[in-house]
Amino acid sequence: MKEYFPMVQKVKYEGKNSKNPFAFKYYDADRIIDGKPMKDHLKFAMSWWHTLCAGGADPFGTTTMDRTYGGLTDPMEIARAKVDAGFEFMTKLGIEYFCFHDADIAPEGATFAETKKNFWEIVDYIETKMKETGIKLLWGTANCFNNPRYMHGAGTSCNAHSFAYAASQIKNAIEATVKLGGKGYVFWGGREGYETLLNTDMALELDNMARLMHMAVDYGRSIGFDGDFYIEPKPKEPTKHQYDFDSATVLGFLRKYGLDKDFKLNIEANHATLAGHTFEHELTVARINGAFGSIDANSGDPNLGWDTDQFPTDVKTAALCMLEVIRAGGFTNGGLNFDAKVRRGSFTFEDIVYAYISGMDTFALGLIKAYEIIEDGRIDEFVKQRYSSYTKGIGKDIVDGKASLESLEEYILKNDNEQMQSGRQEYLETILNNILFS
Ligand code: XUL
Ligand code: CO
Repeated sequence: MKEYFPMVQKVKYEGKNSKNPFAFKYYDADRIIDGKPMKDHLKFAMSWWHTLCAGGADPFGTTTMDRTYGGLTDPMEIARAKVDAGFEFMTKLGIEYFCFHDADIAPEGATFAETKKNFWEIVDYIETKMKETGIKLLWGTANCFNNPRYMHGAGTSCNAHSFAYAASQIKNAIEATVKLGGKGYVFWGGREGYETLLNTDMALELDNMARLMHMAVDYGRSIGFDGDFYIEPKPKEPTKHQYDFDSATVLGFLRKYGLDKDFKLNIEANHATLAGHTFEHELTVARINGAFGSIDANSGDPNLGWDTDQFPTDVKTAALCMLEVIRAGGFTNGGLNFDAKVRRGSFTFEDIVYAYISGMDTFALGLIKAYEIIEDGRIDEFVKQRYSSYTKGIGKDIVDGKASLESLEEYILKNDNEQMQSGRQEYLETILNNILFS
């Protein structure tokens, strides 16, 4: 079989002193941390689209990366070559999961029937590769944003035909997810938003989006999908006002439409940044609402306001993210999908290998540091102490539901002697740095 990544065989853990660019410095897949191997804490997944399809095009220039897999021209041959390359890559890197959009894995045909035929042929081929390698599907999704028919949205389109087309794609993508044993199905609202209220019926659009999601849940459950549906919040890009702005907005939507039992959140790092939040903020909002599901790991650029989908290299962010994952009880159906792409100038296949090694090492170190933060205990203890006034006296009455405005006024009249404590932010930041850099 043709080798697409001949520059590397099995990428192994060699420890932090290794200078081998094709070795992990921190990711030691089988190392047990808190009773579980690192690979099960992290559940790394490869994104089909960025890894096997994206060619580095941007608004100012065409592709820089050859993704013809040795000069192939027939789209179905390219699709099969992508499967071979993808499974070779995941096997060599030790990545146990992948994620896909329908449009990533097979070419669109002249009719929907032809598209469907192409899709199922490649799904079957992927299934044989999964059986051969033991690699699993993390989640599937449908690309309902690229084709011009989705210019006004898919579930939120003003055009019922577009809605119906999206529903047909989603039906097949859910079926494929079930067939391939995926435990997640993602809705990222690519064009589910609007540009101007002058032409938009927001109420109908949101009701329709919920209708589409209910159809997906009903159909998925009817064919045996027992995993999680996810919404992946994102505030802007491509539309100016995305309906799934951030975790809090999405939770409101899910609850309004009675979808909160079936849906969780797939939190993407740079989507959080674009919403004006930190990654860990979005994860915390999901966790405390019982909606933490999965993660799209990447990073943005502090100087740019768009979705750069860079590989994550910031250990501090990774540590704070993994701290939230641990607090949420770890991944169940979800995992850590690298929704990240190499830069336009990093156009060789070798660059993809470096990028994943870097991202995986960043999160492995993040996981190690998250446990060090927990074991060190000073930060958790500080937070516990900070709220200790709610564990006794009037504070306990408040959390026990025994207080009222009258009883609290009565208390204040007798105890008008408040004593405030410092939040000690700088002290805590020093502890964090101390742990991260020791
Ligand atoms: C877009 C994005 C998507 C979703 C899946 O910003 O993150 O790739 O993850 O549709
Ligand atoms: Co994403």
